[in-house]
Amino acid sequence: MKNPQNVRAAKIASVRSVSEAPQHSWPEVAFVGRSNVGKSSLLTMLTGLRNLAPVSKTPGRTKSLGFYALKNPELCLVDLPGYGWAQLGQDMRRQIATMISDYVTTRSNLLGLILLIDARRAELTDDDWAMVKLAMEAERALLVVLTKSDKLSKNQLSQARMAVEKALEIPKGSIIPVSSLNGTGKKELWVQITQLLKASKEPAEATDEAATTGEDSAATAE
Ligand SMILES: Nc1nc2c(ncn2[C@@H]2O[C@H](COP(=O)(O)OP(=O)(O)OP(=O)(O)O)[C@@H](O)[C@H]2O)c(=O)[nH]1
Ligand SMILES: [Mg+2]
Repeated sequence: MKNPQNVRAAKIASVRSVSEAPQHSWPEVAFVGRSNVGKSSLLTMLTGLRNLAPVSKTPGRTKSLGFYALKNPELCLVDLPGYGWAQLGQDMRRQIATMISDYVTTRSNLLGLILLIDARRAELTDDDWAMVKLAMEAERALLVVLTKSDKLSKNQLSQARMAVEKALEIPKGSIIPVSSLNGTGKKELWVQITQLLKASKEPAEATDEAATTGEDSAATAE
């Protein structure tokens, strides 16, 4: 792994299988969801950097596991390939499904997953439900966000939020609307990621830790 002490946010690896993933003890938070839902964009938006994780208008842009180290908080964000894009071809889709499932089930320092749902669809596809099941079976924490919230009115967004919360049977207000275009949800998502980080530490350590919104996490890239 590239020396994390000198890194505020930088890509440290891009691999096609979990066995090639960087060996380190930093906690990881990974982005999962359909192809084109906005995973790479959201990861980049959270770091405050431009063009960190490659983004494309065409689905199927990310085909490997991308590891991005942040210094404050000490954390690795992981950009996973998307699922559900039929035109990728059967072999590649199978390879991607294996990559995701191996990563979610075996990665020991994986702290939690961020599941992205397009706010305009406001429903989970079969692949999304399979992802939720996989996360539950692997006992992974799951945060859910509604992406591309800039495309909806306030009213539409609130309906979308309620619909997904109802489908997932999770408390009202637990889903965070985000927009990588205008930064909506950045602070709220960082609060939840920080809570995950705290919960993973020893209680004594957790109380000493100052809360962070992640604003300082990535002012510059190496
Ligand atoms: N309007 C709007 N467009 C967005 C937002 N987030 C992503 N996009 C656009 O959606 C497209 C896909 O974004 P990506 O971040 O590449 O999506 P992805 O989930 O990483 O896609 P794969 O790597 O193919 O799985 C790009 O054209 C982005 O510019 C958002 O918040 N608002
Ligand atoms: Mg991507």
